[in-house]
Amino acid sequence: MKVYINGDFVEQAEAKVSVFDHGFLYGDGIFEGIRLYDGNVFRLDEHLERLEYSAKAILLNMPWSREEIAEAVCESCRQNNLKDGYIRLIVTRGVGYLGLSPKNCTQPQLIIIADKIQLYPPEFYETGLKVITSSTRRINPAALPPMIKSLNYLNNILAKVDAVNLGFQEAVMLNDQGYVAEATGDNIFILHKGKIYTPPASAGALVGITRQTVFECAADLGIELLERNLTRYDLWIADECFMTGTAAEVIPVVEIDFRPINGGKPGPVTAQVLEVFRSKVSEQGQRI
Ligand code: PXG
Repeated sequence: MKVYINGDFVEQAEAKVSVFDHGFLYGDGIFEGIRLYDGNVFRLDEHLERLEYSAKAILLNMPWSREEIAEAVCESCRQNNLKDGYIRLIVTRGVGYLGLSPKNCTQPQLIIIADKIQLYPPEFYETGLKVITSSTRRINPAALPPMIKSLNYLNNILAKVDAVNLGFQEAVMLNDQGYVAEATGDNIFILHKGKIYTPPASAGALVGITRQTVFECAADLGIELLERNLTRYDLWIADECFMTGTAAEVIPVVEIDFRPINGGKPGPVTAQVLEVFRSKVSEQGQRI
């Protein structure tokens, strides 16, 4: 596999960054996870826009244009003969000195890994996920806005570890007010009395590209979709629940905190959303 590092394609074994890169030292950087479906990069422009917003929010001046990054993404897929896969785009603050201040980091690093990904085994798309609310709260937006897709994922990792150690596949994270924010690497939706609900970004949810696509899927299906603060109770009594993310796509949730959802089976509306989502990913995207 060839990895893109600052304009060069290097073999995986040679794909290295300095230990003085502040991305490594402090998690000072941002990333995107993008999907390639049948030779088409899904929602590339939206991903690159979010990357630009993340960069702006952390005062990281990216010296590359959106077109240059888009071309590097496509070339990464071509170099690796990839038709379906996952593209991990990382921008670090770059090499500096010890010490938090990024002022000595003059050269941000752009790294692109184009590879395969499987977040959940295929059977979970048939049987659904069992999830639990984590005691680890989602980071307060006043501390670090969760809209920034930063290299600081420890908050989410701690929640994921809690869930996995307890024998669950995924954790639901609440914000510090006790409202549902999102899962550790996915957004969350519920169906209640024929309407779909998802937490707003202000509740601590990343503005997921898949989440945005699900808004379109719901509109196509004629189902009302509302952004609303949700409590654990709202999840427990939901008619259906599903999670969304670039890697997970749309995945049903069949149990939350030991309460079965839809009798412990993936729901029909979730299946419809997934079907429309799959038609969108196969019809849309930028040819590499
Ligand atoms: N919330 C969080 C905290 C995420 O990290 C999402 C929601 C869903 O957003 P998208 O734009 O993907 O619909 C994410 C996405 C990885 C990886 O490399 C991480 C994500 C997606 C794909 C791969 O670990 N996070």
